[in-house]
Amino acid sequence: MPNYKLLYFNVKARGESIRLIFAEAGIEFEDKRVEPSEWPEIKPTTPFGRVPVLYIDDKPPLAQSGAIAAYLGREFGLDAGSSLADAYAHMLFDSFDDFGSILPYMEEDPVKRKATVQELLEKQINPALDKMEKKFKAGGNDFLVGKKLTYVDLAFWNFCDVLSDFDKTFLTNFPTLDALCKRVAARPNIKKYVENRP
Ligand SMILES: N[C@@H](CCC(=O)N[C@@H](CS)C(=O)NCC(=O)O)C(=O)O
Repeated sequence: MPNYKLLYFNVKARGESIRLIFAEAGIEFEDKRVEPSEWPEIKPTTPFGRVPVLYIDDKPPLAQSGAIAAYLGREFGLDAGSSLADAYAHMLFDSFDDFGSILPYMEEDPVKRKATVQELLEKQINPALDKMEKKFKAGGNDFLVGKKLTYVDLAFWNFCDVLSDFDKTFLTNFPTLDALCKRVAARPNIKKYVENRP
């Protein structure tokens, strides 16, 4: 097994999906959580000036959360099993990333924050979740891309976890997706990781 080092900030967001993949697979990695004060010095050492970045032994660093997640998913048997199914997994991963990246993390005014989240939910996130809910329910699978857990189920759980910090009730209209989130959260390695995470 290679030595893995993950560079990310001490927040949930993007890098957390990668940490969840390691946790589910039970694979050790160095979890380097960059402090804001360290970032100006570290940033120019990364391939594109952004994190997450995964260092795998002495190979060139691997940036972009989707590329890292797809790679680790494949390495740890958390892929979807075919090129097309993996492409759907990657599609969903990037879409959760798109939605995750528009949340108002920096808005400190609670009224404005709530209003922004409501608008994002109504105009962008809920319509997408509604389609996913219907498709997922009709497909009758246990997980987003088939019958087995893949890295994108972990990314979905992370997305829901982050979004629930803004709105606790957004999943109530999507019972099948809500059940999926609960199934992921109940997995022993995920439960243990979440209970102990910084
Ligand atoms: N598309 C990239 C986006 C990476 C990204 O924007 N990372 C943010 C943190 S979530 C970052 O590094 N921000 C610090 C900066 O841009 O200086 C990915 O999915 O990894």
